[in-house]
Amino acid sequence: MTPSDDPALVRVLAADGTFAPTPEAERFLPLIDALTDAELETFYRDMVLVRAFDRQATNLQRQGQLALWPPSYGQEAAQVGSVRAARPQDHLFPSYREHAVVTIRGVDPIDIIRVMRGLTHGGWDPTDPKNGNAHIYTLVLGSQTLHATGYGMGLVFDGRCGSGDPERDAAVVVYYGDGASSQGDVHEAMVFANTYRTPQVFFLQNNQWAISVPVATQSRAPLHARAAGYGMPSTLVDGNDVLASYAVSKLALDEARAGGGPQAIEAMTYRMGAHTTSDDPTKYRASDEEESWARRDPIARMRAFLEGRGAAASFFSEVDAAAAAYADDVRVRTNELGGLEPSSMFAHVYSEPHPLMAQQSQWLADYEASFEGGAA
Ligand SMILES: Cc1ncc(C[n+]2csc(CCOP(=O)(O)OP(=O)(O)O)c2C)c(N)n1
Ligand SMILES: [Mg+2]
Repeated sequence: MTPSDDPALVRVLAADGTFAPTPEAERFLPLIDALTDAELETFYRDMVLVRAFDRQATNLQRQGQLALWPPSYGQEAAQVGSVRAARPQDHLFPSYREHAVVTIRGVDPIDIIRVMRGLTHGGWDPTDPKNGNAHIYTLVLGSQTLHATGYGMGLVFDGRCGSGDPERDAAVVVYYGDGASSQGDVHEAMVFANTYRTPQVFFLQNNQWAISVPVATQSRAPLHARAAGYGMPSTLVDGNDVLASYAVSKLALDEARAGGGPQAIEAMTYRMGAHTTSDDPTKYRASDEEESWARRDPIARMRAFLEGRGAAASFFSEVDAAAAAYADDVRVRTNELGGLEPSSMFAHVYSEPHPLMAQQSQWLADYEASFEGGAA
């Protein structure tokens, strides 16, 4: 069975942008009917902007400005729909390619660039209000699911869910991948989340690949089916349909905030780019697979939907211009970033002074001094 013929699938927009809800989507339609034209246009704009940023960052890596870049190309709808469903007081725990998620919450894209340039081990301060409770990127697969569950347990202990106050009750969303779903941390996080009934959404972006390992190798069963074993409901959604992603996330988050406990969402999507700029996907996947997913492009789908509703051509050209300006601004600011003093590499290895670090730091200083005044 392919994702598109699974009867459990929630999808609202067909790949050509026509409004064609699946039977499982019916119960979500009131949430979609409630969206204004401005909100629908915002979803589209969000996706176009993050794609422009992502392409710019990929190019910057190729130009030697970044050490690495993990592209979000193709996963825009899954990310935009879910993050637009969150309320300001919710907390979001990304993995490492959730560029739409964190920037929509307010993180400056240059702060992601700084991580991938090797200038910082953190990137941004999740407690700074301007970052919208977007937590930092986590490259250790699955560890963020434990962080999120821990945060969710804190919300339970503090009475910050199920109190009936919609402004105070909060939820957490954690993003992870199909490969990470095999990591022990994810299972521990799900056990604790269900035991403590954390207000939490486990948002799995199944982009079909874990570097070169296809999802079929990760699991004999559909990944969303695992949720039942922990005692939580789950929803399978077309992750290339921003409306469906929004609606399933909104309902799950509203229920979690209201005290309904954790839920799982599996968003079927596709990593249209490389795993990272260190990867060459032509070595392990076929071009016909890539082409079949290109026909389900999330941005083209939403554009066709908006055009069908009569959106003006000027709207699309304005969004394109805004995206180009957004990406240009990132490029200009990246080129101004500079680097780090090499000696700073010793500063954050241990919290206390350490004799080995002192010795290595001295070695580097002596080595650099040996070039001063001309080589012997
Ligand atoms: C604990 C751990 N094991 C292995 C790795 C190496 N690694 C980095 S990304 C990756 C694949 C992740 O695939 P998936 O969870 O599907 O996320 P995607 O990259 O597809 O978004 C692996 C194995 C790691 N970063 N952390
Ligand atoms: Mg994956």
